[in-house]
Amino acid sequence: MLRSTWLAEGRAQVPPETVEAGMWEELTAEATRCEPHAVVRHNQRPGLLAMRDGSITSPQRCRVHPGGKALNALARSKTLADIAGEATGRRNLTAIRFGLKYYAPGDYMHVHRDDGKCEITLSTGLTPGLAPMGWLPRLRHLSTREITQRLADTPYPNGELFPIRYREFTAFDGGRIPHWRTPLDTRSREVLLTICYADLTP
Ligand SMILES: O=C(O)CCC(=O)C(=O)O
Ligand SMILES: [Fe+2]
Repeated sequence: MLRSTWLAEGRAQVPPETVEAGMWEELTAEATRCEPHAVVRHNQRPGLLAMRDGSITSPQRCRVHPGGKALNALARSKTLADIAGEATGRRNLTAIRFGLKYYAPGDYMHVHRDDGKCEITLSTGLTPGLAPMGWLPRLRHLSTREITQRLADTPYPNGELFPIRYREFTAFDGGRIPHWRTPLDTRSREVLLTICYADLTP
């Protein structure tokens, strides 16, 4: 099931029982403790920039923190890596990038692609009010060059939406499918947790 929706749609829902209730509590408490130490990420360079790692970066504003013990334990857990492996059909996935993103009202993220090594990206809300993310799943197989040319002038393209759920991971092909977040229009801050897995086997 995970595998077929991954192939067909470029995303998959991680079964909610994969992460225990106690872990969500720990992650939420950790996110609150880390928040005062989060750093502002405000890239204002306009347009799309194709990076050496295969990612496409673009303007965004939020605050970020790499997390602590709980997030590290989760990112290294075999259960989550196995699910990522089942969806992608790769056996040995390693979490190469993970962290917390704090979105305040007005924070945003223009269309981009994650690190090219990322086989799969997992995202969840640690707060219940995250708006859906925009994406263009039909552009999954275009090259970096084609994407930068096509989307250079559209920070928020006319695409589709998919939910980032509260305390439930959604897996998506963030290294290939262009995605974005329009400016947060709630009054409260929201917290996102994201983990990217790469296949580092020879
Ligand atoms: O804000 C989100 O929902 C996803 C974050 C994201 O795409 C990223 O950090 O690369
Ligand atoms: Fe992303």
